[in-house]
Amino acid sequence: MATDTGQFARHMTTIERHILDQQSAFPDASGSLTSLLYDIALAGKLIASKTVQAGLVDILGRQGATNVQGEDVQKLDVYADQTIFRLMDHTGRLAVMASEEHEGLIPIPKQYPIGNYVLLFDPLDGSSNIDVNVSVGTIFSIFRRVTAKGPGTMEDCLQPGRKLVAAGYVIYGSSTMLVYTTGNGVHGFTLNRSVGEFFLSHPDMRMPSKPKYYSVNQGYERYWSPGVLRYTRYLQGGDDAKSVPGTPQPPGLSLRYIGSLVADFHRNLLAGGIFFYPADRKEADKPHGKLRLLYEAAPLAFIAEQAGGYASDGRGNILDLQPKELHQRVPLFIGDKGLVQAAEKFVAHYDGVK
Ligand code: AHM
Ligand code: MG
Repeated sequence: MATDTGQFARHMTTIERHILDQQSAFPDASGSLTSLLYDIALAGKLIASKTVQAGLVDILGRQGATNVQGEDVQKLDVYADQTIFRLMDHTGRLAVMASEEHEGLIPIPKQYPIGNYVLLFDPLDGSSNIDVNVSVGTIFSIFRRVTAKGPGTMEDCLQPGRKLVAAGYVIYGSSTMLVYTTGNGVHGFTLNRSVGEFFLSHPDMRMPSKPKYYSVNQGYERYWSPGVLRYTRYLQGGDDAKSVPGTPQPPGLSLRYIGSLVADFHRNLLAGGIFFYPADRKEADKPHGKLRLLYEAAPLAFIAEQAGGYASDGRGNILDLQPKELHQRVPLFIGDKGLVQAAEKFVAHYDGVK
């Protein structure tokens, strides 16, 4: 019987094997980053096993309650946050952590060794969607520490996306997928629940050359700048491009918006398109958009760039932004490179350059 050994090998590549193969390109690597990525995959499996029970909340009980097994019930985002922390705090790979769920840094407990990497994470992005059975995700960023020794500091966390050594996300959808990059392409793995292992399903992911979708919360358009409004008309196929020099023909896209960043980004990565969450001009609490630079924008920008796409705050590359604080928010335009560059042109043309 003839077998396609190439295809067989691809389908049987576990995430552990893949991460180890990537490491072999760096003979001096200590293996610490490899192990860290594998720990994240394990966290993804644990969180996935809980997300599938989300609809049982009324049976199992809500946060603060005790379930039928007599266990304390946690909200899923709290569970995700604590799972990541508890898998990572004692391994000696990290100098410090930070999470979207915590106001300050998360230090490594004193009794454990300090490592060379910094982990920032959004444990359960889009968690307001859990109750309505919509996909959510975990996003992670890994930097090398910049301070020489001792516990990691704010300086270690406040690094521009350009310095990321790895980033990725786990999406808890109709299947669970882990997508990551270490700067050598973007690779996607699908969880085989029956054996509890991630297998390489999407090697070398690239943004499709022809975008199909634009994704934005159009309900907020009354708060947008003229540039963002005109840009949206352009995406819909309007003729606003004529007034903005250097902008290609209007693409005429369909709208798709889930309201769960990982799911919106993932769909556009596979099907082609742009996601944007612009600044709200009139909402005092969102003058810089809603999404967080360190936990959401920068890691996805790294993935987008590695897949042939681009991410901007409307004025320049997200990866070049120097964070000033842990929870800094930023306008985000991410996806198809040509469409994101067109957004920058509209913003510069109608809203003026800062
Ligand atoms: P969260 O981190 O509190 O879950 O908020 C982030 C989420 C993103 O997943 C999503 O893109 C965005 O908020 C949706 O916001 P809105 O409901 O304003 O459209
Ligand atoms: Mg979030």
